[in-house]
Amino acid sequence: MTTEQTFIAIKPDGVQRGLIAPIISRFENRGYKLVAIKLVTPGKEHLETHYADLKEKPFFKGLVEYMNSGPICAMVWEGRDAVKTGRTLLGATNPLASAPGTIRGDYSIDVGRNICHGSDSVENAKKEIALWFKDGEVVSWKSASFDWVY
Ligand code: RTP
Repeated sequence: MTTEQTFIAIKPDGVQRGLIAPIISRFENRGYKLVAIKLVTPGKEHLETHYADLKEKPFFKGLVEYMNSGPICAMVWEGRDAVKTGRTLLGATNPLASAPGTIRGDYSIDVGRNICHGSDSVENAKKEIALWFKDGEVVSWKSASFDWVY
């Protein structure tokens, strides 16, 4: 288990439904540290790059349209095992398979409106953070609570 950074995005449906604060709370309450956050409408090309590995999937066009339908809250969270545990906090991709207590399991029903995104590996987290954030937008800071969380 290592200290990692992961890219977490609240998708347009999560922003429109007023779920930014509850989602941030889940990561803060668990003990993770927010090191970058912004509200963005990055455009179709950027979203196609983000989901490039899914470009052959039948749902790709609809996915990009959905992600392009409103502002996205882009964040970077830091802490021990942040990538894997971040995915656990989000729940399964299909909300119907997500356990209650996870973000998707508590707030969503449809796979095409599943509220949030989280990096699926440390390598992809690095790529996604570099795609969504410019140099200087990810802040290095010491959280006093870390002495109590760890
Ligand atoms: P994400 O990248 O958004 O965190 O999702 P994921 O890794 O859990 O799942 P992935 O397979 O990468 O799919 C990306 C997003 O595509 C949408 N999707 N729609 N209609 C469908 O069958 C379908 N399957 C996936 C979801 O919004 C999913 O999060």
